Amino acid sequence: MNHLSVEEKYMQRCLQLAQLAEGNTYPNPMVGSVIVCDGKIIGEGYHRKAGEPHAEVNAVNAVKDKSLLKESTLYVNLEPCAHYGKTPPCSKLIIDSEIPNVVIACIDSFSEVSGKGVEMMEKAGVKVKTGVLEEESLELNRRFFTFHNQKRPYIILKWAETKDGFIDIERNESNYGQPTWITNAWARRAVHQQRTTEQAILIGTQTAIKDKPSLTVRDWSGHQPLRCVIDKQCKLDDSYQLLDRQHPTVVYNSLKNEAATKLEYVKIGEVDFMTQILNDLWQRGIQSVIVEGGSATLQYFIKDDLWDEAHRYIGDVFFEKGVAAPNITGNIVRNHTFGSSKLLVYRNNL
Ligand code: AOF
Ligand code: ZN
Repeated sequence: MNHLSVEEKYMQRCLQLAQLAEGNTYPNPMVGSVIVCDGKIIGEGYHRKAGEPHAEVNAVNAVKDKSLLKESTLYVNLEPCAHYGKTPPCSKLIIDSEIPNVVIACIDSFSEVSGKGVEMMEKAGVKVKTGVLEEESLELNRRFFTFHNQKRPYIILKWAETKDGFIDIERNESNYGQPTWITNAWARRAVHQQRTTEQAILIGTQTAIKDKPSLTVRDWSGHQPLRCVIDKQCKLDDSYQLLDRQHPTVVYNSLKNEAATKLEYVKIGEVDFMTQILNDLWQRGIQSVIVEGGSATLQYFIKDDLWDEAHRYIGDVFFEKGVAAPNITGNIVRNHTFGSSKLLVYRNNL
């Protein structure tokens, strides 16, 4: 982004401001706004937290001389809202403040707003331009947009593989639950950090049985994602740490459908069960899910092309035989090194 236009520069500032609230705005998107008069920023603000004022409100409030608003342009990376939600509509604030020009990066895909903000402002005579740094803005709030546009959470596949391409040793009951480390502690900490940024974490039955994971956030402080496990045949019982009721957990099951404290069995059928799970997560308002294996579960998502991002960790060990790592094709967008371990981040359809 070397040759930015003036409009793009202000929009880039909106994106910078928006990101100050990274991780704090759920279920709302990250939004920043700047108000420009005569080539100078006279006010800026961002949405800090759901329930608190929207970016535009904070930007308008930051302007000392309100009479300048009549000659200003407001920049914002999301269409100003048109609905009475937890806060009154930003489009109305813009109209009432007599701000004559508005520049937007992208239209809000939340059905209560979508297009209505622009319509409301244009009807009132505000000049509105959309599409400035649209791609960057869609990228920033990709979880929010995927959730509202596709009616499913943003899906991140994650696994760790050896240098020779195995995600696990062949297991038998004698070594169930025994960890076989592939990546180093540094990379594992990155996994825990990633967990705090997503709303749910899903694994399949075999992984639950063979790895006995707790799916909690350790080594990092932050939010605990909803733990989800596919257990169609009711193979898991209370002895599994995953079902310890310490954190909310959903078990996708074809036999049971009941809820207990922090533990819920959600009935799914055999046919198209992935779609049923994703739909259940969507109905819970879950905007992103990490699928942490195992091989069969990851393959289901890959086969149906139901993924947005894949995090492929590669450790510095060889297994020579075992469970083969999944194969994906996508664009590598990031590449991290954690000492002897590596992380490649892939994006689908990008
Ligand atoms: C804006 N500016 O800074 C944000 C917006 O419950 P509410 O009232 O906070 O509304 C939440 C919805 O408003 C959210 O789903 C999204 O569509 C929009 N977020 N809109 O004009 C902002 N954060
Ligand atoms: Zn708003």
